[in-house]
Amino acid sequence: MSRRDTIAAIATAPGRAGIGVVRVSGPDLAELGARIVNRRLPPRRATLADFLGTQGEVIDRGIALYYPAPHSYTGEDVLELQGHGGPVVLRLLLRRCLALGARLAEPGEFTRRAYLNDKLDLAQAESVADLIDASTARAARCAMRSLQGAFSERITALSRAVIELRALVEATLDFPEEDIEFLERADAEGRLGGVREELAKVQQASQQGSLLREGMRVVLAGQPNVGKSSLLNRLAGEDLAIVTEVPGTTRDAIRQSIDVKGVPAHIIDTAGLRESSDAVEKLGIARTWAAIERADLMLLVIDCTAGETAGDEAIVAKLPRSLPCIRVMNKIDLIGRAAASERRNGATVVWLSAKTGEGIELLRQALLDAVGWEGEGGEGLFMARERHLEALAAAQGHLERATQLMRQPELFAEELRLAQVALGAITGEFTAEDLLGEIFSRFCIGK
Ligand SMILES: Nc1nc2c(ncn2[C@@H]2O[C@H](COP(=O)(O)OP(=O)(O)OP(=O)(O)O)[C@@H](O)[C@H]2O)c(=O)[nH]1
Ligand SMILES: [Mg+2]
Repeated sequence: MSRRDTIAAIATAPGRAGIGVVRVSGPDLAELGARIVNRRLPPRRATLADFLGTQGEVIDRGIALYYPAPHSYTGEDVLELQGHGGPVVLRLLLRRCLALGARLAEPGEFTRRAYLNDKLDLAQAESVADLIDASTARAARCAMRSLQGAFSERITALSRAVIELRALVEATLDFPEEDIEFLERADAEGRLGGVREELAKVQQASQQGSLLREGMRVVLAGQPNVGKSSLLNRLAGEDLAIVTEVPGTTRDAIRQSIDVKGVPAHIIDTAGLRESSDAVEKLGIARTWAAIERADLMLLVIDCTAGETAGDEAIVAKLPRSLPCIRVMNKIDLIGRAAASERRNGATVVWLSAKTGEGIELLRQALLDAVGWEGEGGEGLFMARERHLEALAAAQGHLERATQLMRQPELFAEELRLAQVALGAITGEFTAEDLLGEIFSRFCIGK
């Protein structure tokens, strides 16, 4: 491992808080620490000390923690200075570290070093960011499991099974006359089937988990005055959007992230869709269509006292074909109908009242069903990223081809090798430098 330079950053969120932490990592911090607190710091022991500036002035009084390598987050020497959580104090402290030879850390650089020093594999490193970004308790639990290595373990076990199979096949390559028979005897086909089955399970758990990570983008659309904003407020449990009896109330798209039984949903309330001559409303309507383009799911809200009209049909006709759409028949309180969720011509229709809240639970369930959420307690899921899903799909593709190439051991072995490479990319066994840059650049500074 090459010797790296020393990096420093404010590790706590900007703003005022009870405490704030400046974190430093590098090859040799005993000296740097001693300069700041004017004494040698004992390893891993909280030490109350004055933090001194360049002229010996006291910047702050706080706790210094020194973690000598390799027993630290990054695997290098790490120094944590816990001071008062004021932006000015922390910046002075950071500047002092820079003056002593550290440079400002890039986003995710501490975790990147942890990865490079084998403290974490790549999937674990990514879950650090996912844990910080988690928007529901379930998402956080899921990220934590990945951080503890649950996802990596499953991937590594799969990879190991592929390697064993590969070794088996490659052993036969030197004896072409006997190879096929040999593989048959060793039940290569059965083993491969087992690996594919396990991979399919991991894929399923990852696809579900990626929903926890990304959340679903849901757009509320429909004609003016049908109750879209009322529905947003009801789902969010607070008065976010203005509701009036005047058609055309909402003009700008209003966004809110909510928690649907543990799955994050990013809801967008939009301007009602109609022909309008009002310049502002027209712009709002254009935004509605733009939001629809990017959505995973649309709720077409309909006023059930009027029923589905030609205007609704016109909206549906303009929707992208692939966009799942739930019809929400709103205002059932006005017609005295009971809340219900039903299937009509392959589409889900939910009868509810945004005003009374009746039927909202049915809508929540319909949202989850529409994005394929299987519930399952969410505990066995992996909070996979797009790149993990792609790698899993690539591995599955290679294993499938391998199945067809059973009688050509060389090609068979090659497909197994490619499957192994795809799996290895998840944990970072085979990973290009630019991918690392891309992954860690999305972290916050100080992590
Ligand atoms: N009785 C009853 N009234 C409702 C219900 N939902 C909404 N309303 C009323 O319908 C009117 C329009 O509601 P909004 O939520 O502003 O409708 P919108 O679809 O956002 O309207 P625009 O923003 O103008 O497109 C308001 O007077 C609401 O109080 C409901 O479930 N029952
Ligand atoms: Mg509205």
